[in-house]
Amino acid sequence: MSAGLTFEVFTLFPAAIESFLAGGLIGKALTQELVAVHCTDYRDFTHDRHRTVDDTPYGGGAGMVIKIEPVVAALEAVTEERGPMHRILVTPSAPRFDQRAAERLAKLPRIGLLCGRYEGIDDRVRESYVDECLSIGDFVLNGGEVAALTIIEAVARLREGVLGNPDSVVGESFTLADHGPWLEHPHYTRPVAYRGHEVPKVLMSGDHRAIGQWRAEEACRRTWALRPDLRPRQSVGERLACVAILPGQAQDVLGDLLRCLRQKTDLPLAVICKRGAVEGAELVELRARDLKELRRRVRRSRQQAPQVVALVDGRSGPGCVDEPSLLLDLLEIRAGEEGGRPLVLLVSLGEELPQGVDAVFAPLSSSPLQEGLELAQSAQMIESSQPKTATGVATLVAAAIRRLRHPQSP
Ligand code: 6GU
Repeated sequence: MSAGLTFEVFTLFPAAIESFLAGGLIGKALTQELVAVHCTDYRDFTHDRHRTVDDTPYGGGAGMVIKIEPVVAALEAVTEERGPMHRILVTPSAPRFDQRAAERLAKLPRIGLLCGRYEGIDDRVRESYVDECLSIGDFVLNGGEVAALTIIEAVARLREGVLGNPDSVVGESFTLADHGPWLEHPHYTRPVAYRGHEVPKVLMSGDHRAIGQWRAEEACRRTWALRPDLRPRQSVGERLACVAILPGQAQDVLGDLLRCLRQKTDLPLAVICKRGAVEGAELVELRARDLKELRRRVRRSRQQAPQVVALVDGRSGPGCVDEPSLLLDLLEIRAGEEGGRPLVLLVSLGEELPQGVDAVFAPLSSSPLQEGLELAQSAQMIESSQPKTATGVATLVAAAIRRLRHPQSP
């Protein structure tokens, strides 16, 4: 019986590949013939007494380059013997291999992985004999073998039957959910308390809805906190949704702020506000206690007005939204959905800068804490200056929106 997925690894160190793969679940999958891995040594395709695979680089410089002849001869011999394959050159000078790539490759029947050593393989191999190039990260290894093993393991475990429990793949870090890759929620097992370190209580509640909700929130919180680069960051489209988080008292200046914003941007503005009338704004009375409700209201108002500025009571009072990152996530517009992601502007700094805020604007009246500002600066804020007036805030907001819409312009 032929395996569902075959890797052909081209390397100077076949033993390193084979010995690693013999263990663990991949080893088991090899035995069960769910996956096959063949290794081919470039050296077997040399014709001189010393079995020479490398030579000095044209143009000079340090190091050696793997010659094109043994590489192409190996590729052709394997293709002849076992059939064509999707050819991948593993090299640090390439697009990054990630879970999305793993999912794509897991659909193929035969994958060739070409490993280099030394300074790499004669570039004519990349130019004319492979289908794509992949790197496993922004660092340099001595050769492509560890990278090839990384790719084999990440791809093979996605194939049916390779993992003992197929549910293990669901909900993992980087598995593509609706709106992108997320880090995984935390896991705990017995004992419930270890040297005073306790397991979150909700996990013992038996309330599966609450547990699911908690896990989703933790996954989202972690992603925002630890990997801001994974935040969905498609460019802000013409239909921009903009979320500003204002403290209760700042609502006094909303009217001014909106008037100024109208003069400075072409955004049709709608306002989602916890309470209180804001002159000149389309107002949605909102109790922010229920974030799902908030999301629905934002979505609905997005359909009516192309752009939405949601002004949400940020900090104080009942029903306040004290987790802007969560709020943002819950408001998240799915990747590809028209309009891009909402822009979160924090118009007041509390003691702590919330994750997931794109722009910070200091409060109009009270002065922000110094640490807050420092945080804002270190978190690649678009803006962290302290405008004194509504016009000042509006100018900053308008500039931030412009920059997000046209990231290329200065
Ligand atoms: Cl694919 N090869 C080597 N030699 N170094 C790397 C790599 C590959 N990916 C990251 N570093």
